[in-house]
Amino acid sequence: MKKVEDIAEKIRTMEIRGAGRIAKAAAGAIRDYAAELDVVSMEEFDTRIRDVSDLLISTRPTAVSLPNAVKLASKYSSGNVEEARQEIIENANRFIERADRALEMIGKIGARRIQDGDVIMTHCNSHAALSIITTAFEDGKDIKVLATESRPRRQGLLTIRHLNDFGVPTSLIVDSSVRYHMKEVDKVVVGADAIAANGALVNKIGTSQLALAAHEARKSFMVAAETYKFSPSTIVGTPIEIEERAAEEVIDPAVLAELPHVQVKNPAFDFTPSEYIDMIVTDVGIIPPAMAYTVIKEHLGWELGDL
Ligand code: RUB
Repeated sequence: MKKVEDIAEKIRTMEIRGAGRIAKAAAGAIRDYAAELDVVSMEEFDTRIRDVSDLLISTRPTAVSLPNAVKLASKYSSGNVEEARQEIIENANRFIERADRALEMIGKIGARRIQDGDVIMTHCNSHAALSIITTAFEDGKDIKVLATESRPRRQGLLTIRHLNDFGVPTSLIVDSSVRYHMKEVDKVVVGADAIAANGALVNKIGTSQLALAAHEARKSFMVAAETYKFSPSTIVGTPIEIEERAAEEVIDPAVLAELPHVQVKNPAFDFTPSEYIDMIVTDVGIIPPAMAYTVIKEHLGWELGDL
């Protein structure tokens, strides 16, 4: 249990972050827990796996990759402890391999839509979006990137480091300058924490203002999203919760304490409506947002949404 609690804490404190990484870490945690679980009765096995699944799912509310990964990894049909344990180990490994392959496929497919000379704007730190950008660069395309800082956690610094390591010419920009810079941009490429059944995107706060500015300037807005980032729960009516994070990410608590009439609002994600999205690059191909329901039905199964 200690190892799972450590992973849960790392996800909660964002030492492990980004929807894809969170999903893989959770699947790996369930696998390792099941592998070492020392119980004799099936009832106890069921309870312990359910408790651990609930613990992991509770760590961050928005990235749907987390409950999807946990539910796919922790599935078993056998009524025998040893067989059920083996099923979980295999399901978790399959999920992790699927996630790695998906990143590679998204890179290959998305890179075909990047042209020589393109200037690409990206937001936050998305491994799926970066897979497209670095694949296009490695294919020999002459591209430049504008990467937002992504306040308050400044995940943009991870992005510029990653791009720098590949040698991609990159400019760091502040979040409030996205509309100012949009005239230089050819394409916006961002990742996803969740995609709803209606094709709306949930991603790092500020994503919707990139989409709005791109729409106004008639620039293409691409989302890079593995199929496991689509949300089955939205089909059965559950809204995607936007995580509200602590005030101290934005302001020194000592300063805030001196301001009794001030509160901080710090939502970590926002919604981008489907009409601002030109395409979603997934591991099973490029789709329009209107096809989100089909992806959920064919690649996840909407029963994952817990009626
Ligand atoms: C990260 C974020 C990323 C998506 C996609 O938010 O919004 O754009 O998770 O990332 P946080 P990836 O830092 O709060 O987790 O493509 O790597 O899954």
